[in-house]
Amino acid sequence: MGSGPKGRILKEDVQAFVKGVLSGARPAAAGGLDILAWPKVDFSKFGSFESRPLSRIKKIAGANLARNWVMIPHVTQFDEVDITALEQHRVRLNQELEKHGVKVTVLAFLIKAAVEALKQFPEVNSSIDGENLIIKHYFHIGFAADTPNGLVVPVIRDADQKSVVEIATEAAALAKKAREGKLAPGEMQGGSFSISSLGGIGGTLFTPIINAPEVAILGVSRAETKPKWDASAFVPRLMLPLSLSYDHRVIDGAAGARFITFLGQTLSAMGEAKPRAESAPKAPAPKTKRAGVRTAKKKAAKKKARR
Ligand code: CAO
Repeated sequence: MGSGPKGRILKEDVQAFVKGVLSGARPAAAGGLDILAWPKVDFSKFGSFESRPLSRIKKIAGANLARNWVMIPHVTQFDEVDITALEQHRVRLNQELEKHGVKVTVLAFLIKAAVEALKQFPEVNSSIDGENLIIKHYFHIGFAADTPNGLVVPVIRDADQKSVVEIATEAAALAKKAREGKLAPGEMQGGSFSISSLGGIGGTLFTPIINAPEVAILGVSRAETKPKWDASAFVPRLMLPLSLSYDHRVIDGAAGARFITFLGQTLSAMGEAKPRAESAPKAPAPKTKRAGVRTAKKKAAKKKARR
């Protein structure tokens, strides 16, 4: 519709349209998003204010988030996971680890559970490339880190080959580097799935934005003790709220629900597993009875050989 009489398109309309396309405010292709120009407001009319420049990180992250929000058809699936046993296991583990200066938060267990779920549902560990789906055989998990300058997403590489303690140690080191603004570009690249944990801060559920070219992201909120019905009585259980945003071009609703259910069950079951010796940082192996027997046998064999 033009601005001339009876909606006729005038020369000025064409000029304004071309200017809009060139400035990026209007898409050139037919069928694109016909988005209104950003509102221009004289804020001084309404009160006093100050103008602060956006940080470099905010500008880069903002442009990426805006593209991902408009180009990816997001669906967010919510769930709540019983982590009562996992929390007891985590507290015990942290007591053992205190002397090593390592602290495990629920994030490390979530990364491990996500890897198991990604192995089970490979399409969630993928990217769209034109008409093909690239299914990755590696498990590099990014986690959103809040820094004074804005959001960054460091990546834990080959998380499938690392223990919970190794992941916790690496995540803490990367988060520290992120807050100090010392992350190298390579430490934020190559992720195949992301986790955004706001659990340490608060809030219930939220809808995280997918980190393209990944196809899904897991949001984690604050765990809360809730009364749960166990078929005969209400019992207090620690419940962790999860939100999975997925790209509906790649992941169907049923697959999204199956993925988050599997992930939750895996996470819950981690509290039931006995702490594995391999998950602790490398320390001298404790002397066990079996080890003692083996050493005694070896000594006897050496003595025999010398004779
Ligand atoms: N429920 C309850 N408590 C939780 C929790 C949860 N889901 N997750 C963490 N906590 C607790 C931790 O156990 C810890 O408690 P204690 O100090 O009592 O031991 C406390 O909260 C602080 O944890 P943390 O946030 O320092 O550690 P983390 O491993 O959970 O998270 C990191 C690390 C880097 C992810 C986090 O510091 C951070 O930056 N989060 C923000 C991410 C973000 O901005 N996301 C939004 C992206 S989209 O805009």
